[in-house]
Amino acid sequence: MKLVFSIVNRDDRDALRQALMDEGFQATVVSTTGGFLREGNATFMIGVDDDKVPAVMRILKDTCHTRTRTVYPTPPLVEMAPLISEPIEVQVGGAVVFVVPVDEYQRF
Ligand code: 2BA
Repeated sequence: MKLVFSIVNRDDRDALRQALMDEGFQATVVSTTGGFLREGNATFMIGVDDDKVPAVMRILKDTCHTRTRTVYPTPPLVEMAPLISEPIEVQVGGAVVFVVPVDEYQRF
């Protein structure tokens, strides 16, 4: 068994939740915040048998979209502000995925 952690854009959260349910996958959804952009995102925890991991990956790829965000870098010191001239663009997502082995799964 594996636990698939997937961090997705909050705008894809409801569609992903529905797509997983439609194909019979259970998920726990946690509201999280990206460390870089400090914006809200959503983290899905999906427990699945090993042979179902590709199906989960396919749903993630089909449902979660890449977005471009413009970031205005904050200088570490106020006096450095004139040195920071241009905003930068970063690509976010579609999904950041970690697949973790599960030693044991019990439901009581
Ligand atoms: P954030 O940390 O808010 O990062 C948003 C996007 O900003 C990232 O998109 C990446 O393109 C960019 N970025 C992150 N750190 C950067 C840096 N030091 N310099 C320049 N650009 C940077 P994604 O890679 O698609 O990540 C989306 C979200 O997934 C992240 O939001 C974070 O919440 C999570 N994530 C990504 N990699 C992770 C990791 N190795 N461990 C834990 N969470 C991760």
